[in-house]
Amino acid sequence: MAYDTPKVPNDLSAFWMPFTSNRQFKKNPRMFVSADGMYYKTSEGRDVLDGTAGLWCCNAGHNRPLITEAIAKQASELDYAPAFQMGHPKAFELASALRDMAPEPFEHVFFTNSGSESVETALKIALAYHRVRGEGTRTRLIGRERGYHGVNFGGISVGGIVNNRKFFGSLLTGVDHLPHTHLPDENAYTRGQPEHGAYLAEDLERIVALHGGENIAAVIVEPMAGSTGVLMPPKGYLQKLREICTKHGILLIFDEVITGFGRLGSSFAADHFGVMPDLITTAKGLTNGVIPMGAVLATAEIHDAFMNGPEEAIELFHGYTYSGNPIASAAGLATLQTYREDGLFENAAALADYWEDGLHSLKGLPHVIDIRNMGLIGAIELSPIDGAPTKRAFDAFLQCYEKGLLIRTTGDIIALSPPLMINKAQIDELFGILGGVLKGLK
Ligand code: PXG
Ligand code: PLP
Repeated sequence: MAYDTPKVPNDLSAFWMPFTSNRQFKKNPRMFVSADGMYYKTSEGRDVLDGTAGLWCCNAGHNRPLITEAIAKQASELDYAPAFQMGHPKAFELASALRDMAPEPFEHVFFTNSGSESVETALKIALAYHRVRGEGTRTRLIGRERGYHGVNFGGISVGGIVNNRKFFGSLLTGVDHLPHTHLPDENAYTRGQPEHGAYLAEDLERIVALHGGENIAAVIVEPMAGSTGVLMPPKGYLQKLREICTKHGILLIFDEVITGFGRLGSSFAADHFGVMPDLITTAKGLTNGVIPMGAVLATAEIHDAFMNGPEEAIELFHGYTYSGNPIASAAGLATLQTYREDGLFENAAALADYWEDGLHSLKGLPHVIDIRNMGLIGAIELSPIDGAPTKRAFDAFLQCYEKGLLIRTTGDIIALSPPLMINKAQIDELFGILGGVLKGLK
């Protein structure tokens, strides 16, 4: 039976919304009903400039014809195929396309359905890799304070955002954390990578000395920490982490769920920083956020370690019902084609300086205590209201929304990450609205 979905539902109670103040939202809901290019449209018919690419995922902008047409065509051709012991052409095509755009050592792709699942998959591959090579003592996992690696148990265990962990019991055992890299006293208002803090990577030597390097499987970090409020890696920091991992036989995992697919102006942060991890987790921009999909990129060395034993044996006991789903694969292929044809990573790189200047022009406005940026990412840190942390930034979010701009806040930090199709006029519009709101912020 066909029916029209009402533009504004009249009952909001059933949907328990994720990472949302449900009661506050349902009193005064904010609804998007359509989107095109750089703009959303609200249920009241207002245009809202997308300053966040959805949730860091719509890197190509909205309603892109190649992607929407590919999805429709695939749905009518092959809607679903079993993911285990069966294949369909588009998943193989997408894996090859990802291999071709990834840095050289990454030759194999394991499909998931989200960033959280990519993280679980990468952690499990790292543990199993050591075990199949006879180094089964390597069971410990090292994350970082303030790290975000999704919301599943492995991810919150290695993650370092307190509220995402503290309600959920004892989590994975055998996990330790590096210190975060936020040094506001030394690095405030840095453009790009900060000067100070490479030494923080040396804390890994302390962790190795404590646990024994031969007991550590992997270190996982975001090359640029997004969700915690945009923390840049200090100059030399990632290189040092890589060095220490290599020295002790520890795998290095870059969680590129946000930094992948052009956000920094390169395909991946690994290219941007010139540091190669052993595994890369991705999601979000892989399908432009249109259909859920994630992928873990693995080097030949890691993949090949599993390809021993009898040929009829399953090499890795892991996978999802929707790994490499046909419609998601079609969306992924069309997304990569859109990035290529529209030169979107190049646009992000070309506009990075203009973006940086616009962002840093907000220095000096009330309550602003730090501004940082890289590629098409920006963050503005506000001083919290005494006794009401997060309120000031959330007020800015609500006011921006009323004035036609979508921003994202975490704590008292405003994070910006527009679609990579943005132009100079839209950058001006974005900082114009945001600057106006900040000027009047209580
Ligand atoms: N790793 C990283 C580095 C992420 O940023 C995930 C894993 C989890 O992905 P999924 O697809 O399971 O959500 C993420 C997701 C924000 C925000 O506002 C960030 C994320 C998700 C939602 C909001 O900063 N990052
Ligand atoms: N729970 C049950 C009972 C299942 O049968 C399955 C998959 O078959 C799952 C969870 C996992 O679902 P997915 O493969 O979509 O992650």
